[in-house]
Amino acid sequence: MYTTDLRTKAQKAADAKDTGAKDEIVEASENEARFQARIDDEQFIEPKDWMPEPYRKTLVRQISQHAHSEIVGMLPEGNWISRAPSLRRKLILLAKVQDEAGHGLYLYSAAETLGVERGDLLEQLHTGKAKYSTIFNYPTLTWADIGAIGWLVDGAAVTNQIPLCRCSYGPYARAMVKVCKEESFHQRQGFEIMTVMMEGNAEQREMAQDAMNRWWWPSLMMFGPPDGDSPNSAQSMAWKIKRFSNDELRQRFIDATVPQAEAIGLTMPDPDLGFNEVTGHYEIGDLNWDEFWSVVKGEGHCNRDRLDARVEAYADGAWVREAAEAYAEKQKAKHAAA
Ligand code: BYC
Repeated sequence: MYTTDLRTKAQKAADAKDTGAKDEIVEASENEARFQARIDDEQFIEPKDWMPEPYRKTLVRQISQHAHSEIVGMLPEGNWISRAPSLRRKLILLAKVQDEAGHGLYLYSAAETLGVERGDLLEQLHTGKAKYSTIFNYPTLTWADIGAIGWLVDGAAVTNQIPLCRCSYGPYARAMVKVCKEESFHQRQGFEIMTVMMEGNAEQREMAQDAMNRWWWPSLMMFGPPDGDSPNSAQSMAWKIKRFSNDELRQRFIDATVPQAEAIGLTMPDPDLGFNEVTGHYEIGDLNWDEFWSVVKGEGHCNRDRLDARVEAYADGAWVREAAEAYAEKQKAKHAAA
């Protein structure tokens, strides 16, 4: 056969490989451009859609941390179920803690749509590799803490999570709709506990104020580090996983909560707090970010206890997982036989 191509066989193979690699790069950048265009157009990204690997990893990181926070978050309140001051309070608290378990389950399911195994995520939690919200490493010392958690912690959570209902990843956004409805109910029940305590005797008012003093600052830290120290925010906002920055959401929470505290007679535990007439926002004193990072690192009051409790609960639940697997196998065999 006549040819003008004078390259050797090896050269031809190397050139073809080169062209193949270039084609792959072009295809990846086209995929990426199409993906970003869909995000910019406010479309949801669904599990089977093409997505860049860093987007998938960011979602697995955030959704799994969120799931861990929900189930670790059951512990400080669960501690008070048997000590709630009345049957009505016990029922409400029991239902609230069960809601948090449900949130954890939706979130682990949402993470699994990204191709990770729930068992692996739990392993990361149990071995201390995974993060969960710093707030749950503080102790619940009195019944008023249950009011403060509902009002402040669930209040901060719902402020952060309402924009997540519009997050670009469909399964996470849809899970957040139900979670937010329940969290806003939790916030109101917490505020009602605080209101009742502030209408009580001097000792009850003191307990409520003490809980406010201890939970206010850690609740503000739930929103994450200041924008300048938040390495993930810029990219997460470009992907519309986050819609607002950490500081924007923190400010929104402060502006909503200070008037609520004042309405029931609580004193804000911040001598530098003031209302800026020009901006229309409250300004607060300095947050202790050293404390925040030390709790993130596992050095908070309750980090060790929380992890031990989760590991123990997981081990205690082994028989339930085994029974569920045995049942699933039986069902599979039954269907195969049919
Ligand atoms: N605690 O770049 P940044 C609930 C980490 S539970 C620990 O700003 P990002 C409830 C952060 O992970 C609701 N770590 O990160 C349950 C990152 O480290 P890595 C919990 C924190 O992701 C029971 C590093 O600091 N809510 O409602 O852009 C009872 C730098 O931060 C924290 C959620 O999980 C923290 N507070 O923004 C009652 C909401 N803050 O991962 C109530 C979903 C930051 O790079 N999550 N870090 O190693 C989010 O919205 C975002 O992940 C955050 C942080 C705003 C929290």
